Amino acid sequence: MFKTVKGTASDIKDMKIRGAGRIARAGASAMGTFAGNYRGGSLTEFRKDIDTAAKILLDSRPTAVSLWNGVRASTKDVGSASSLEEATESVVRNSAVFVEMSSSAVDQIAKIGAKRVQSGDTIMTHCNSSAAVGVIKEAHFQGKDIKVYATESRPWGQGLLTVKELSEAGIDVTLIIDSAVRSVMKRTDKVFVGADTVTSNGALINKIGTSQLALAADEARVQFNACTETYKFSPMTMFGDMVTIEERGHDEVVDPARLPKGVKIFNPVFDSTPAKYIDALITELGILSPGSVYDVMVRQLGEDIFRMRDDS
Ligand code: RI2
Repeated sequence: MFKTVKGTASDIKDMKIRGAGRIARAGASAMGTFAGNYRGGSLTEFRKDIDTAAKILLDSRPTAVSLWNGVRASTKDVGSASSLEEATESVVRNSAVFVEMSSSAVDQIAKIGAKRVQSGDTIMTHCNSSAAVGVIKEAHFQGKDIKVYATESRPWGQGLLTVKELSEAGIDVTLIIDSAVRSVMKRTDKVFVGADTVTSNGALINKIGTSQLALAADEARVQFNACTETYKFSPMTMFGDMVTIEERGHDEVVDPARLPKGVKIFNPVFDSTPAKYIDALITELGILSPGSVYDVMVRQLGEDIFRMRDDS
């Protein structure tokens, strides 16, 4: 029964499926497939089984709230369903709606963000964010003359995906190592990065090293933009929950056999950038200040959000 869900969770954990938006869409799709294929007995059994499926997916990567929001959006009507058929159909429908909304949000961010790019700009980006890369590609497609510095983004090296995508689009892109960020920032006009999670006080949780780009941008008076769909805003952080910073395998950093016995490895793969270092959140709703995250979440989730406070 949980084969598809476990397969998707494994692909997300192993980063075969990666990127906060993609893992959210994969999670929602897996929930829709689970419900569409459900041949269980009763509504009560389905509610228990769909919760099990959700937990399997949510345990795969703890930091990106997008996965939690994608799974939650898919199952939001199960509790109020009055029959098994109504419950399963609601998951199939809601997961498809989330996937469509999430994909169109990336396109909307590209259109809005590209307006903040001027011809002649030199841009820096970090990791491989479909939202940030979308802004850069849209600016290029609009005929703006831009150059891009993409960081390698160790240890996983997502920057290699970014330079491949941008060069294939015909964009002038240069790969730099992560420790070159502050030096190269001197010749940079704007930074565009993605987001895994945005907390209720406007902090950006993104690939490790993002906060260093923000610090260097602040020092160099370079505009720092986070490109993020609003379903990456985290309601749980409103009520004090901390975002879990995922730590991944030591062998992603270096072959442990190359290290003297007793040397430890610490591999956190996300970091937090305080709101004060962020000039703009580029979202599908428009250009937001980090200070507006709370209001956007309350407006989007309504009274539901305060039920989360009572559940958390
Ligand atoms: P999009 C990625 O994490 C990066 O941190 C990236 O900035 C973020 O997800 C958002 O990506 P990982 O999956 O949703 O590479 O913009 O660990 O594609």
